[in-house]
Amino acid sequence: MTDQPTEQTLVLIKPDALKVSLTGYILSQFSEFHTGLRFAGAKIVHVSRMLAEEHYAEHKGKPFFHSLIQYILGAIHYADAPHRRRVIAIVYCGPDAVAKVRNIAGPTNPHEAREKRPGTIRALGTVVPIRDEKGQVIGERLDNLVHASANAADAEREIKLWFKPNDIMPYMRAYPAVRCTQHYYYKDRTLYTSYVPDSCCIMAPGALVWQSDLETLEKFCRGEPISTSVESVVAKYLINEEAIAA
Ligand code: 3AN
Repeated sequence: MTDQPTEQTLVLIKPDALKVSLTGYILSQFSEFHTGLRFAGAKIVHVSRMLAEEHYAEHKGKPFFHSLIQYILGAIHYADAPHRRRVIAIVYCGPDAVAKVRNIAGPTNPHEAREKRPGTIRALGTVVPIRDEKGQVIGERLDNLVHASANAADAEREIKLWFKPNDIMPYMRAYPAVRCTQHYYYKDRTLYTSYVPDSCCIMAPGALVWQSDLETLEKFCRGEPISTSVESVVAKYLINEEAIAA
């Protein structure tokens, strides 16, 4: 008997939600009882800057980007407690997973959520002014408790960014995975195909990897153009690695 994967979506329970102990409430809102969706994968992640910047790559250059990165790193809500900085990353699976989760999460802006969709998770969030060095307000940060993939394409990109194939049970893997045939190592923003001291082995022969990730690295090593960054492949292999977490 197999549970064939249908649609999948990524949820992040962000540092503000953890700080005020909303985890149980959020998990309950997304539970199979309410949504018909099932867990395909889950992990506790000490978010690296690399992972944060890849996750929010589309917002790079916007006035709120720096503050958004600080927020997802946990640096805002756990300023004096780096060891508590974490998010919970969850893959949910089932019919209309993206829309169901977005519906329960509510509008991006907590003010809008409170006005238009009270009862949604983000209606419990806050909006915080962002100031420059002179104290002038230059924008706002939306501390909206949860991330939820916006559409199926974003879900695929985000799930592959946060999860390795083996983080998801075989019957619930939605995207093609293949065996790697060579070594890849990473150190100081450089990729190597043989070991260099203090590098981290991200892929080894026989390891199961996302097919699209392997294609990206193979192209990159051949000097061909790639449509994404090497870091979008590497970041998940450095999750909870001490050197990066520091
Ligand atoms: P959503 O999280 O609802 O998919 P996105 O993907 O547009 O929304 O934005 C990702 C995150 O970036 C949001 N959760 C929010 O924290 C932040 N963000 C987006 N737009 C703004 C904005 N105009 N001002 C401040 N922060 C924003």
